[in-house]
Amino acid sequence: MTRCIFHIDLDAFFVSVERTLNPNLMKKPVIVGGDPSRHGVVASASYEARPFGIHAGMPLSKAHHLCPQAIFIQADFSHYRESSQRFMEILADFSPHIEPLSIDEAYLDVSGYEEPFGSSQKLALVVKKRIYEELKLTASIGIATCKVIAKIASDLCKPNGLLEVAPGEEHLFLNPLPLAKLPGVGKKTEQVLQEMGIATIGQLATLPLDTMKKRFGKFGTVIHSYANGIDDREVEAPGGTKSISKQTTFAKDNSDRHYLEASLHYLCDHVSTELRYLDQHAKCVVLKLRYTDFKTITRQVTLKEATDVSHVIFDTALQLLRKTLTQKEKAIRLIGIKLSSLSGKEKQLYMFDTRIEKWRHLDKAIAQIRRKYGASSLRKGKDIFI
Ligand code: TTP
Ligand code: MG
Repeated sequence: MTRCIFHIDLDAFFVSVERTLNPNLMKKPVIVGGDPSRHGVVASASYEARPFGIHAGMPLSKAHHLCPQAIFIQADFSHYRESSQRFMEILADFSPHIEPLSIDEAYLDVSGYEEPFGSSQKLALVVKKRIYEELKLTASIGIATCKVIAKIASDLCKPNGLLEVAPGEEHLFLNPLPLAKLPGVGKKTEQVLQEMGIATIGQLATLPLDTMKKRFGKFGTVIHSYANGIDDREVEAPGGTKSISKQTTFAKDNSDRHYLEASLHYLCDHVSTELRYLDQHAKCVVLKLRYTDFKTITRQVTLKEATDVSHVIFDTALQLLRKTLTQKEKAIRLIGIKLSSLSGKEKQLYMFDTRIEKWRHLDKAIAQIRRKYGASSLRKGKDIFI
C-alpha cells in the first residue's frame, strides 16, 4: 500500500503564539528571544523580520543591528507548551499514527484516513482549518509517501502552505533541490559534497552508493537513500518499542531461494533475540522485499497467539516468503523482517504445547552459549548458507 504521510509544522511558532495574546504584533517584524541589549539568541522570527536576514540562533544583538525597528519579546514557555499540546491533540483526531518531532511539528501517517475527505489535500486543508480555528495559528503541511519528502515539502511551502509530492513524482521533486534542503545534510557535509562536485540532491542520488559509504560511513548510506526518495521509516510515537526490525541489502541482487531463506533465518534469529531481551512478545510478523527495480512490498501475518519463540517467528516468516515467491521472480535486493504488535509477557496458552516449550528451552540454551562465547559462537543450520 502506498503510504500517505503529513509533515506539519507551525509557522513562526513562538511569534505566532505571542500574536494571539497581543494582536498589535500583527504584520510587524517581531523577534522572540529576549532583550537585544543582553546576551541571547533569536528563538523565533516573524516572516516580516526574515527579509532582514534574521533567523533562529542568531545573536539578538546582531538581529537588532539588522532590524532596529523589530519588536523584541521575552519567551514565555507556558503559553507555547499549552498551544503545542492542543496542536498535537488536534492532529491525533485525524489519525492514531502521530509522531511529535518538536514543540511545533509532527508527522502524521494518514494512510487510509484520507478517503472520507476525498483526497489527502482536502484532509490537509481540514487539518489546517481546525488548527487555525482553535488556536489562531497557521501551519504548513507537506504530503508525501515517506517522511523525508514530506518534511522537505512542508519546509518549501512555508508559511501557511500545503504541498503534495504525488506518488511517483519523488525524483522530479527532489532532483533540482540544493543539498542543504535534505534533512541531515549540515554545513560540513554540504561542504565535503560540494568539494566532490555535488550541488543538488539529484547529483547526490546518482553518486555510487560505495562512494558515499566510504566517505561518510553508515550516514552516507542513509542520505544516499533519502536523495533517491527512499525512506522506509515509520511514523511511530516516541517511547516504548513499537516494533523490532532488521533488514539486509545484498551486495548483489539475488534470486537464489536457499540464500534468501538463510538470510531470512539470520534476520529472524536476530529480531527474536532482541524481542526476548526486551521481555516482549510479538503478534505480527512482517516480511519486506525490495526488488532489483526498487519496487518494495510488505506481507504480514497476525499470529493467533503472541510469541517470542525464534522457531515460530522464522516458520511464519518463511511461509510468507515462500507464498510471495511463488511466481517467476525478479531478483531481490533487500530482505527485511519486522515484529510488531508487541506486548509484555502474559501467561501463554502454548505453555502447554510441549514442542513450543522445547523450542523455548533451545532459545535459552543458545542465549547462554552466546553470552559466554560471543554472538558468533553458535550459528543455526540455515545460517551456513550466508
Ligand atoms: P521552528 O519550527 O524551527 O521555527 P518557527 O516555528 O519559529 O518558524 P518556521 O515558520 O520556520 O517553522 O521552531 C519552532 C519553535 O522552536 C520556534 O518558534 C522557537 C523554538 N526554537 C528555538 O527556541 N530555537 C531555535 O534555534 C529554533 C530553530 C527554534
Ligand atoms: Mg515552525
